[in-house]
Amino acid sequence: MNISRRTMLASTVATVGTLLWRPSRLINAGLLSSLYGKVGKKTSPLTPNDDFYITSIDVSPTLDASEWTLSIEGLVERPFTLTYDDLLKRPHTSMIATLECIGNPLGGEQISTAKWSGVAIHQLLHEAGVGKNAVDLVLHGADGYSDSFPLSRAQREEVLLALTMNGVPLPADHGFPARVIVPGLYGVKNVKWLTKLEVVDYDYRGYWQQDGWPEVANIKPQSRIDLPGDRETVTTSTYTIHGMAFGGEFGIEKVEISTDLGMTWQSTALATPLSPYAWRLWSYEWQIPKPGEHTILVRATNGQGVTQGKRLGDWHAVSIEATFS
Ligand SMILES: Nc1nc2c(c(=O)[nH]1)N[C@H]1C(S)=C(S)[C@@H](COP(=O)(O)O)O[C@H]1N2
Ligand SMILES: [Mo]
Repeated sequence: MNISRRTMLASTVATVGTLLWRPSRLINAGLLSSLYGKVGKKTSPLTPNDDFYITSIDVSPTLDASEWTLSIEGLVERPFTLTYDDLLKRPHTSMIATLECIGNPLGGEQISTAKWSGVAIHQLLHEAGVGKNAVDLVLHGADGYSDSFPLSRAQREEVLLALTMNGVPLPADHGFPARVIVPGLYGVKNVKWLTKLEVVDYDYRGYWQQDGWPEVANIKPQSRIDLPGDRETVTTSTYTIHGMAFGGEFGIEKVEISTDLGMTWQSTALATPLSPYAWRLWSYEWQIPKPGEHTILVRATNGQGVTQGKRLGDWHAVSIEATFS
């Protein structure tokens, strides 16, 4: 590498550093403090309910299970209504799945994983008898929120009307008494405090789509560095980097890190995910070449071979100061 290239790289490091430390895609100021100079912490494979992220348009409604009902209506031959007891008596299935907010910033915390159990939605649709011209299944929440996904998606085996989360009834903030869990689609489609499942013959616009968010909410491959935390000091010349990657229904096939701003990438060691719909933890034994400041980037590739991003700014970055001698 000649002198001019070195100088250029040095100024790139400075500029990129500034940009990366001031993420531009933040949705509120509270997130800034959580990403800037974040303290490192390993992701646990399952998120305890108390630590699970919450995104709601309003305060959580408190619903009384003994009065609550869920109706299946719209373009169906046999509309019906279920009570909480009816749902408890039905066969249940369970599944571990990661939920992520569509507005989760790079390296953000609006992503968590739980074991969900409840009733398969395709069974309810089968009993109701879906009409020929059905397009979307619309999910209505008691807080006035609604969203939809294509009926073909709703008929997939894994789409769940969840009643429990990590073995206990859904906490109020997470949708008690019942919510939808649809692996592979962003959290926005996983409607909480369900009151009505409605089959319609048109492309329904949900709460956030009316506000400009995309109608299709398929999860894109993404990844996060958990350890070291941003701006941490590392005092040893070897260091195990830890992180998380998520690829929705396609899973994660590869996670790579770069310590030279994306010129070269190294494959990390991948842990076995808890389910095909859960995030994947990874680690990397880093030999730090010299003391001083270093930036680590991470990128993930999903099971379909789609790699996250093309340039700086598409990848979560963490900068550290290495002080060993
Ligand atoms: N009824 C209702 N369902 C909802 C929402 C809401 O505000 N109301 N928010 C959605 C969004 S944007 C996300 S990311 C997930 C978050 O689920 P959680 O709060 O259990 O993490 O719920 C979705 N379901
Ligand atoms: Mo969200």
